Amino acid sequence: QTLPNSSESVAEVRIEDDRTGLSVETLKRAFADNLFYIQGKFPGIASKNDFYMALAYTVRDRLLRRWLNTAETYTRNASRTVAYLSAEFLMGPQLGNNLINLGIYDQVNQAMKELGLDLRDLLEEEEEPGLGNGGLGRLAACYLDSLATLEIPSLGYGIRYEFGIFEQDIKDGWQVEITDKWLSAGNPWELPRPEWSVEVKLGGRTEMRADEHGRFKVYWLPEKVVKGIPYDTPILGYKTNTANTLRLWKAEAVESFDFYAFDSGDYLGAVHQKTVSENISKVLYPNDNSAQGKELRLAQQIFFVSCSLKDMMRIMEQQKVSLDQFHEKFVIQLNDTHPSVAIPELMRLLIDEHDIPWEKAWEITKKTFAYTNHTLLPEALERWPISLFGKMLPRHLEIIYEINNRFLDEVRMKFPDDKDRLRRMSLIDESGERYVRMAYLACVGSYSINGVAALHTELLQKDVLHDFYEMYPQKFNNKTNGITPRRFMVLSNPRLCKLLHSKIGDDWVKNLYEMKKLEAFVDDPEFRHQWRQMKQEIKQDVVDYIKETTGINVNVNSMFDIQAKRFHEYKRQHLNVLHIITLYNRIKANPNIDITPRTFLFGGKAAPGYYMAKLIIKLINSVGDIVNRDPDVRDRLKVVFLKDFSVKFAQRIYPSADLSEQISTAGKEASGTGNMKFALNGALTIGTLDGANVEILEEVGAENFFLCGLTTEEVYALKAKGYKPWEYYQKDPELKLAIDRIASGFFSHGDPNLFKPLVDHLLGNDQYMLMADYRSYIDTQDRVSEAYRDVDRWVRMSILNVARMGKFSSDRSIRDYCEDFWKIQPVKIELKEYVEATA
Ligand code: NBX
Repeated sequence: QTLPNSSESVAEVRIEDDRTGLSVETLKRAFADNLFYIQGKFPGIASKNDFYMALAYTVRDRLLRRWLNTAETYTRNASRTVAYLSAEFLMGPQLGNNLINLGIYDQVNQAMKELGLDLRDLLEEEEEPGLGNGGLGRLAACYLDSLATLEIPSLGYGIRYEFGIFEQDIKDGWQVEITDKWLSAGNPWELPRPEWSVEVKLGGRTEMRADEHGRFKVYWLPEKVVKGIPYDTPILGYKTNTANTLRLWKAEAVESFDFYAFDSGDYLGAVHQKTVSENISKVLYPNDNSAQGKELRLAQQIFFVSCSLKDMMRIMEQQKVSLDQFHEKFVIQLNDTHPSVAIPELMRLLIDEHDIPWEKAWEITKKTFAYTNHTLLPEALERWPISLFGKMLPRHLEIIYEINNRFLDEVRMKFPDDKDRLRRMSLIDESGERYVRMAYLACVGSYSINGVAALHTELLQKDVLHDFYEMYPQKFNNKTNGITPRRFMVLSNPRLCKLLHSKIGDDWVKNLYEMKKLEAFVDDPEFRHQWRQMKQEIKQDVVDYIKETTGINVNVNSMFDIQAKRFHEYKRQHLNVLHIITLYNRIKANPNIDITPRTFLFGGKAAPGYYMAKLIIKLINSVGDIVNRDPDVRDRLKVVFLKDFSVKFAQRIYPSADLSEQISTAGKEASGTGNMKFALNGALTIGTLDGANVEILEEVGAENFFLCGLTTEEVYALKAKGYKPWEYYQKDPELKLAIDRIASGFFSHGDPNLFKPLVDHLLGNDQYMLMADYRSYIDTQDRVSEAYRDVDRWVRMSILNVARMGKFSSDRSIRDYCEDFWKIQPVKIELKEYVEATA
């Protein structure tokens, strides 16, 4: 397959060398070579990490050829490019995904086997880059996979955090955070590019001065300058030659600070400056769906945004594209408002550093940016106090004021004599302490504004961004989220893939709508039997894993009922707990009651400063301690908290689910993407009409989805009329008993104080309306239990869920972005032997 015959040229012989060849023999030789020359080890003394590194480098070599060919083609064609700006990229482990996308998983598996190694062990060894919190960061990673697979020229730009999302441990039922030292064993996937470093200014003041032609100009005299160094990771598409780039910036001190130390003798002062600079890319802020308003966070934002914009300008210069064409060369997608300071930064670069007049610069800027909103929660909408913002970014604040003045003129023109509207829409919130409203800045500076699911976009237009919708209706559009079937099916669920392969082939990997073909087999008893068999095997693996890691015995025949996502009150993990307690109470009242055995699995992290979320984790573990040990339960219920949920872990757990919990308060979850990952792997969903659940229900059919809870309209109406959670508690004996058991200290060794804040909250104002949704949730869960007993019916529903997930591929999302407003075409990459041959 790969060895050339003697009549071929030298160049062709070289391409089948140990760095590019894909045969088992070549892979084995390359692996041994890398172990020796890169790790400096021989097999007898090599650690598992050495073997992992040797394999990673072997795979990286094969990526490089595609990567350089891609870069060369883009450079030669000066291709229009998407720049995806995101403070988070939750990439997950790279090795397995690259093997899948290169199409060499089986060969490498064989090669390792022949060397006496187990590929699965090596895959386990990888320390994942957890450079994100949850959905938003993982979405960015899925989009990079789809962009490369669809052969779209693109660059991901972000921050190379030294510490990603913290590692979670559980001590006495409480979450404990441990720093994530993901780089300590080295990262074989990245290449530093110090020659493309850039400098970023911070602080100081501005000054008007005449330039050399006597024209007055604004000069920014910064207090501090930091250096950004790019680290590049190749992003290979699935079975294409396209390998795009993820470029992450690391902050370092600029040289001059070191020199200063020698001049003045203030050695320690200079070293201190160095630490202050390096702090910028030190740690990921671990909050999801809440803004922190910290100075360092703003520094992170301007840091990576400014580095990225200057990098784009460098690329344009290299490709000889004029800066007037910025919006034609690049479309910049803003992943929420975290990078929205890019709008005044691009204005500043064009005006102050490239002498382009305001009007022209503003035209370019408005045609460059597109903004994705990911949340309606008020506490997550970023606003920066003017004092803090002006101190760090004095020039940007001036530019924002000018954008605002011109924008408010526009509003006045369109809506004359509407003072209140001007106050509401101003980019500066002046109701108390003054703030810059970043979402509004993003709306004014972008040509497109999108939500991430149909319902979410509708609510944006009706509610959070209503004034902006009235001002610019043509900017608004929906782009329902998606997930990559490569990572969340091909890589994570080989058993299901094998079964699919035998019936419908593999076309679905690149076109998920092809899954529809499965429907033809839904009434085939033999196929249904295989389906069930497969699920059992997957569950058995997880049973073994749980036994090994927690010591808990789980019944493989019980329903795996899983809620895996960040902990947040709006996601209502505690509603799930109320169901567990209700079932437990039914058993205590009648130990011989006939109930469907269930295993409740939870995974997810709470923001370290979010007390209520951490208390919910403690509650789950406390309820588990009682339920799992009570002899009356007779193993019919098990509660397991799986600590340190991560991408790696997610891949293990999604395939095992029977039931997926998607029970946020209607109107609160922008989209959700875990809901899609579970359903694609054959779980049924119990969920509210929220986010993308609405569209999942629409696709799979109401008869294959367990719907519960209030609708968004009902939530709003109930709030408006005066919501009284206490009344639901009083009227529903099962609810009352569940709450009373928590309140009495039954799950806390008799201590009624431990969970008091939680109980008080639920009976007091119950912001997320658990009391109102309890009865509907419990009744729906009872229907779930009944359905699970009818194996044939359950398997049928499971198959139909998988068959109807076509819409939720991130390939579909990315195609929509491309066609709708990115206006970018695929660029085919030809694999040449050596890039140098074409230079
Ligand atoms: O973005 C999530 C939403 O909650 C999900 O509904 C949605 O599916 C997903 C992708 O669109 N948002 C999210 O993950 N936000 C954050 O992680 C976040 C992080 C920092 C911050 C605000 C939000 N300051």
